[in-house]
Amino acid sequence: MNRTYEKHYLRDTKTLNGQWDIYFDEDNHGIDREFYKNFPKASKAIHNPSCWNFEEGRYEYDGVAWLRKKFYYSKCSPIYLSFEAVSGYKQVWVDGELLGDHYGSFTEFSFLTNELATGMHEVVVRVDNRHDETTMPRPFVDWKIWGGIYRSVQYSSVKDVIISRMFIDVSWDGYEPTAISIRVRIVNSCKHDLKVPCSIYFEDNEIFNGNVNVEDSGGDIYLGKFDIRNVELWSPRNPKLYAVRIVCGDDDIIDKLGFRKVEAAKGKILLNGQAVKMLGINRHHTHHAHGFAIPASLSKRDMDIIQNANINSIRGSHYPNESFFLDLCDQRGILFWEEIPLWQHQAKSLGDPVLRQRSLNMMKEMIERDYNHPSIIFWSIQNESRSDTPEGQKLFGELSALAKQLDDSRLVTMATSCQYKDMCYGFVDVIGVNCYHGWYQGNKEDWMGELVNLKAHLKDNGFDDKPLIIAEFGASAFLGDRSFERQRKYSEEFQADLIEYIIKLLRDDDQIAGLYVWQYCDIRTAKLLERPRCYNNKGILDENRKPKLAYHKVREMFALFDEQKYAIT
Ligand code: ADA
Repeated sequence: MNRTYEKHYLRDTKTLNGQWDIYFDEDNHGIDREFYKNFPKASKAIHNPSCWNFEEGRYEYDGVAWLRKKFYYSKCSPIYLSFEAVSGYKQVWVDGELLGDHYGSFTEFSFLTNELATGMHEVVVRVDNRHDETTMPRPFVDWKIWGGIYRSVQYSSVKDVIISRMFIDVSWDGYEPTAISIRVRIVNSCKHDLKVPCSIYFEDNEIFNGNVNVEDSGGDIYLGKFDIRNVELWSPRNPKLYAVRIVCGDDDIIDKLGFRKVEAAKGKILLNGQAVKMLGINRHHTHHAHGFAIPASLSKRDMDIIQNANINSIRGSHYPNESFFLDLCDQRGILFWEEIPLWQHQAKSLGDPVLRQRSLNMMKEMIERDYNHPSIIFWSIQNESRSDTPEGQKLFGELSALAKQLDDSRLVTMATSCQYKDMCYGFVDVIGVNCYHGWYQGNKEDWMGELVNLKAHLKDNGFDDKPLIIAEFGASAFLGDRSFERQRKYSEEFQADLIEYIIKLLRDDDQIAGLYVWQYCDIRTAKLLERPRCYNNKGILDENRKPKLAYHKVREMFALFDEQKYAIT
């Protein structure tokens, strides 16, 4: 996997990145014709990780495709095959045997095979990237839905067990960490119960050594609670990380941990007991020439550009980001908002059992994958879906309960656009509102009235103790379109003026816990929306990461934030 640090010292892993074969199954007859056994001869080469939309003539292809890679296995054992992210609904075969399936485009999935002999093998993946109102995302969204195997694929040889996850919980005495409790998820390749030696290292010091009993079906094992003293707290100013390494049998796994406590109180967000204001940006993890397959160097560059603008928080709109980017957030002290792609889903689909199950699974996969990232402080349950309907209320209640049940150390939030009719404020710890006065409707001056009304509405309904965040605001501009007529939409001046006005208002308002500019850079979007250039042009940089006037304005405005004044009262 693509990470900022080595995830395993012992695991014997090879990537399956590189050249694959691809066949676009426009008539969807591959299952009937058993493509998983007889891969079509008319296939073409593709270099993964990548998005197939960049193949000649496939820019708008949202259908079924088959992908294959042959590989030589030099050992003789089962393998653990992992895909970091593949679009839509996938089925996976090795040597013609179905291993299983997975739904969801942004989280990792893995399979354990039977014993593979030394020699050539082939993995075949059927990717179904069709969308309807029960998929996440739905077909009509404001970003380009790319298709393909766009994050890393790898396999590891398995002797007995694989540690697929570790979950670390911190115990606190006030704001002092006192202990860590560790749970691991084990995949057992033997068909019987096992006793395996296990050790745990905290920053290279062994803190546990013993045997653990693993059931034939594997599963979660609680390893114990271990005292931790005199550690530094993680924060944007001091993003101190500690390595935890677990060895079980022949396998090991490493995670980087940061000690920090996140709370919501008196309308503010507290980090280690101090009120912190989110000076944020919305960022899509996408690039006009790479789709979702963003090279690591570009993610790192984005992070440099973001931090240079005095931004302390990123909203990963609107889907789980890749682990590498989250590692960067951990290292750099960026506070991250992570969410599942429930984007403008309507009441009927929110009430649909298929969408319900998909969203619950995705929430679970996102939380379990990212459990130990200190940078993540919010789990978001939705964006601009119908949270003003009974269907929305039921599903968002369930999603929030699931998030809290899986992880009670973070805050649950959402971004609503029906702020005066929303029926879900009771489920979230932090209220996020998207609002576009001055762009889609009215003038920038309307923001003042909006804030008064919003606060009054929350107070009247008993939610004024919850932190309020403006999760989106912004305007479009074309890079290079400079103008003396500052009021002309799409000019750089118009965008910069609007953003400056709104930031000033929100930045200096103590009752606003955070603000997220929409958005980091221009992104390609769905043709259905008929936006100019087929891009969402509200980036404060263009798609090539060239700054518009608004970028410099954000940098200047955020630099003037007075942290001292923003204390809890
Ligand atoms: C919405 C949505 C964003 C984007 C934005 C816009 O609020 O959440 O994804 O589409 O509007 O640019 O209009």
